[in-house]
Amino acid sequence: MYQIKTVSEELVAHGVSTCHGCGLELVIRAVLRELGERTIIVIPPGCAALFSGYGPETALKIPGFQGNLENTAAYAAGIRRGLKRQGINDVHVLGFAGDGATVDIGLQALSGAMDRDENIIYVCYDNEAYMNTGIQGSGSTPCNAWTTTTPAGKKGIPKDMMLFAKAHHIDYAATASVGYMDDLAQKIKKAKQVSGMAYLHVCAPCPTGWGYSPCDTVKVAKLAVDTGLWNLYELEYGKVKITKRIMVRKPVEEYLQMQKRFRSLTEEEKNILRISVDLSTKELEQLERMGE
Ligand SMILES: Cc1ncc(C[n+]2csc(CCOP(=O)(O)OP(=O)(O)O)c2C)c(N)n1
Ligand code: SF4
Ligand SMILES: [Mg+2]
Repeated sequence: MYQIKTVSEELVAHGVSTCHGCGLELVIRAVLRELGERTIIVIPPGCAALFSGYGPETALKIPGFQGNLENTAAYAAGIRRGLKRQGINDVHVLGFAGDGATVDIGLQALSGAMDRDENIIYVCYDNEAYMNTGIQGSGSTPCNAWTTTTPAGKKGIPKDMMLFAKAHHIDYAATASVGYMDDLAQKIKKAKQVSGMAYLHVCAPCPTGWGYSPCDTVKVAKLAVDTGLWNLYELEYGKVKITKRIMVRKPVEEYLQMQKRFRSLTEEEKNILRISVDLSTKELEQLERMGE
C-alpha cells in the first residue's frame, strides 16, 4: 500500500510555490520517496524548477542540478559517469523533466542517453504543454486541446514516447499516473533495479493549464486512465505488460467535460477520439498477447 511519510521524512520541503492542486508536485514527491536520499536529480527549466529553486534556496533535501531545456539526459549521464569514476555506485541519478523538455527540446539528448544505455532514471512529468512559460502547445498536447499557441485546438496526434523508448531497446519503460500512486511507486521500484536506462512517462494534470478545479487533480488523472485515454503499462525488455486493466471503460466525455481546454470539441471530434481510444487499447492488448 502506498505509504505517506511524515514531513521530516519527506525529501521535498513543504510550502513550494506550485499552483494549488499541481499534479507535478505529486509526481516529484512520490518519485523521491521511492528513490530515497542517495539520489542526485537533474531538473531543466519548467515548473519543476520551482523545486530546485533559485540561488542557494531549494525545496529539495538531495543534491540537484538545474540544467537547460535541451539536455537533461546528457547532464544526468555525465553525473553518472563522474560518480563511476569516483567509485560511487550506490547513488540513483534522476532526470526529472516536463514534456516540453522531453518530447520536444530535449529529445536528442534523451535519444543519445537511451542509445548508450546510460544508467539513469528519466522521469517525464507530462502536463501536456509548456506550462511554465504560459501554456504553449507541446508535442505532447492532445489533439484538439486548447493552449495559448493552439487557440483553435491542437492539430495532430501527440508523440508516442513509449514507442520512442521501444525503438531504443532500453531495458525498462513505463507509463504511470498520479491517479494510481501504487502503480507509480511499483514502477519506480522496478526502475531502481535496472542496470541501464529506465524511462517513466507520468500523467501529471495541471489545473491551471487544463482548466479544472485544483481539488480534482487525482480525479482527472484517474479518469484519463479509466476512459482509456492514458493506458498504464510497461515495456520490460520491449515486452508489453498492461498494469491496470480497465474492464469497463468510462465514456471519454466524463474526462473532457471537466476541462476547459476541451470545451470547443465538436461531436465529430469526440467521435474520432472514442474510435482512437478503442483502437489504441485493442492494439496494446494485442501486443501484450503476442508477447511483443
Ligand atoms: C531552448 C529553450 N527554449 C525555451 C526556453 C524557455 N522555457 C523555459 S521553461 C519552458 C517550458 C518548459 O515546458 P515543460 O518542459 O513542458 O515543463 P512545464 O513548464 O510544463 O513544467 C520554456 C519554453 C528555454 N529555457 N530554453
Ligand atoms: S502551471 Fe501547472 S504544472 Fe505548473 S505549477 Fe501550476 S499546476 Fe503545476
Ligand atoms: Mg509541460
